[in-house]
Amino acid sequence: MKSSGVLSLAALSFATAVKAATVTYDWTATWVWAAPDGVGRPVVGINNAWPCPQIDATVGDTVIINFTNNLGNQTSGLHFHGINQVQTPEMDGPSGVTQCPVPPGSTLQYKFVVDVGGTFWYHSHNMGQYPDGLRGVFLVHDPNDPYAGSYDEEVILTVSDWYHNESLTMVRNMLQPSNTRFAPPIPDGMIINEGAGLNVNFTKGRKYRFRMISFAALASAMIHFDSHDINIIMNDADYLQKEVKYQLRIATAQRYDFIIECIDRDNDNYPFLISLDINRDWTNPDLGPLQWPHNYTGYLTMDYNKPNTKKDVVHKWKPADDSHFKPYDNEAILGGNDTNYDTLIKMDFAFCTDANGYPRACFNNLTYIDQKVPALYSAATTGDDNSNPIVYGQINPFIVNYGDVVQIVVNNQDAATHPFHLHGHHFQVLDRPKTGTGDWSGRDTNYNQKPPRRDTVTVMAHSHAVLRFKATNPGTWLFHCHIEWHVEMGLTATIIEAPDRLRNLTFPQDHLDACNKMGIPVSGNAAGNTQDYLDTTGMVTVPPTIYNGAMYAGSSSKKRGLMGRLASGMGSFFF
Ligand SMILES: *[C@@H]1O[C@H](CO)[C@@H](O)[C@H](O)[C@H]1NC(C)=O
Ligand SMILES: *[C@@H]1O[C@H](CO)[C@@H](O)[C@H](O)[C@H]1NC(C)=O
Ligand SMILES: *[C@@H]1O[C@H](CO)[C@@H](O)[C@H](O)[C@H]1NC(C)=O
Ligand SMILES: *[C@@H]1O[C@H](CO)[C@@H](O)[C@H](O)[C@H]1NC(C)=O
Ligand SMILES: *[C@@H]1O[C@H](CO)[C@@H](O)[C@H](O)[C@H]1NC(C)=O
Ligand SMILES: *[C@@H]1O[C@H](CO)[C@@H](O)[C@H](O)[C@H]1NC(C)=O
Ligand SMILES: *[C@@H]1O[C@H](CO)[C@@H](O)[C@H](O)[C@H]1NC(C)=O
Ligand SMILES: *[C@@H]1O[C@H](CO)[C@@H](O)[C@H](O)[C@H]1NC(C)=O
Ligand SMILES: [Cu+2]
Repeated sequence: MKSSGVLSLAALSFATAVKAATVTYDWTATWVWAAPDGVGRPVVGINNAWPCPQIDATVGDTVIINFTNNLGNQTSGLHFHGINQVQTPEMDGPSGVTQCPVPPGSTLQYKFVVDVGGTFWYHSHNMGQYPDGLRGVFLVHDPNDPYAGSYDEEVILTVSDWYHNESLTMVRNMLQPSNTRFAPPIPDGMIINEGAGLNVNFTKGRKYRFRMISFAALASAMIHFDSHDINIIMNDADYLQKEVKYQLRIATAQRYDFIIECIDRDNDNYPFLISLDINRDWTNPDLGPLQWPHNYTGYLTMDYNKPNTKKDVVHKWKPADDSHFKPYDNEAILGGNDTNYDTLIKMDFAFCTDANGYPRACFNNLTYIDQKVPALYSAATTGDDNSNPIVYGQINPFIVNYGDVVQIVVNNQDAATHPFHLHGHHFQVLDRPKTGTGDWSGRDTNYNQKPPRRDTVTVMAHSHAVLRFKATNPGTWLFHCHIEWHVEMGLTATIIEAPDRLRNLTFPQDHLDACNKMGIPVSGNAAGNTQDYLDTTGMVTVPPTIYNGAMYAGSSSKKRGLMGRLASGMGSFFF
């Protein structure tokens, strides 16, 4: 619900010269019963409705979301995927990183400026909660859109895998020593536009800008349009030089904006096909037909008197290679050449087993473990020691200095593809070689000199990716696989960016109140030690064996207080 006291969006849309406005939303998270694929289940909605509402803003606007958690039995929070949060690192949203989980009955406000236009989304970044439904479309309209004259209408297309069980149950089943194959929950199906589907009213001579968003927890999706080219103009809210392609693969959390043109050839209704990609690696030539168990056919309907019966047939999925897309602005490789960068962060990803024999995912043999104090709160309160990774505990912290050109190398040592996402930046993709290439050689050669930028990149199986960004956005930014089940297995690292500029950061009172209500300390090192920041006593070094996800045990947890957290990790409470 948009408040009445602010400039309306209708007024904004033609006001390209008008100065920035404020758009305000008053949201309460509540449980809602929904059946997007015909099977009813409880989902996390907003203001007693699901699907969750769309955020609409214009470049330069301030977005305010008053967020109240009325779930009763779970904590919550919001993250705004792809928004860089320049100068507002405390508004990024991941629990245990830039804020505490918002307990039931609490309200906190998110307030930030949207500095670039494009297609974004928001979702809970709290303990595996977004696959239960707390996610939505976030559009930042751009008065200077270089493709403004190239389309007549906009079409929103969200795709997601879907589960009939609740996230908590599924993650509990996954995090068992018996799961020696590290198997994630497998989706029961796929939903398009949160169950509403998509049938486009297709009119001769008109051009349609699709804004395609993946809300998925695990599976990617393939898309192909019968008899129509896909004119790609943007990925992850970064403009591209137009690419004409026929198939796209959208990984978890990615976005593609593309134009489909209704040409004057006939008056047919054209099908398009979306296939859920639950394969470990779709480039494997041995995939049988059963590897595409969930398909959706939508229509570009030119004549409503004709039945929509045609099917779009795809014999082999061969999606466009997004690592070779060209950035619209032709921005050169950061550093100017292959070898010139300041900081190298190399992360070897493999599944691993913790001290108790539980399945985890590791970077450089270490799994991410929630600590007592959120990383940004530690960064703000540990003085000069905040540039020492020791103070943050086992959250895979990497310190980078202000202004550095940072090169991230991810070696994917697993036999599946994984989509990696960085908060706070859109990185350049210098290299993303094919499956089976193996680890990065250590030689900086043959990089793309005009690399595409995005915020989520698929890294191929037994292969690697080389990424760069410039560290001009002080904050504590997560780098993680966007498969939510892998986040819960610990496949996350934390970039501690420009710690010298975080030393005097302050937090809004409502954010601090959420921590206080949760019994979570807001200063000191990862263990909450405010005397000796380098004393690691009390830091969590083994993940809790009991997984409680976003579950909130209410007043009983308050009595247990710190003891509960010491034993089980932040945000997880014993009853
Ligand atoms: C959001 O919260 C702020 C601060 O409490 C308040 O001033 C404002 O009126 C609220 N907006 C809406 C739409 O509720
Ligand atoms: C969902 O729950 C049912 C019943 O407990 C179980 O059989 C099924 O395997 C679960 N599905 C997933 C994906 O965990
Ligand atoms: C489709 O578009 C045409 C032309 O704009 C319009 O006349 C018609 O009512 C629309 N049909 C639907 C179902 O929206
Ligand atoms: C889904 O579509 C793909 C690609 O056309 C096909 O190979 C697969 O058999 C289809 N799956 C089902 C269940 O029909
Ligand atoms: C890369 O750029 C740096 C800084 O401009 C320069 O010192 C270096 O020689 C260049 N290296 C190559 C291989 O061109
Ligand atoms: C991870 O552990 C394995 C086995 O203990 C060892 O061989 C490997 O060198 C370690 N890798 C790193 C990056 O520490
Ligand atoms: C932080 O505040 C202290 C005390 O006000 C001041 O001495 C210091 O220069 C500030 N540091 C930064 C990085 O702004
Ligand atoms: C919370 O309440 C919802 C709605 O009643 C229920 O479906 C869900 O299982 C509960 N979750 C937990 C963790 O207690
Ligand atoms: Cu993953």
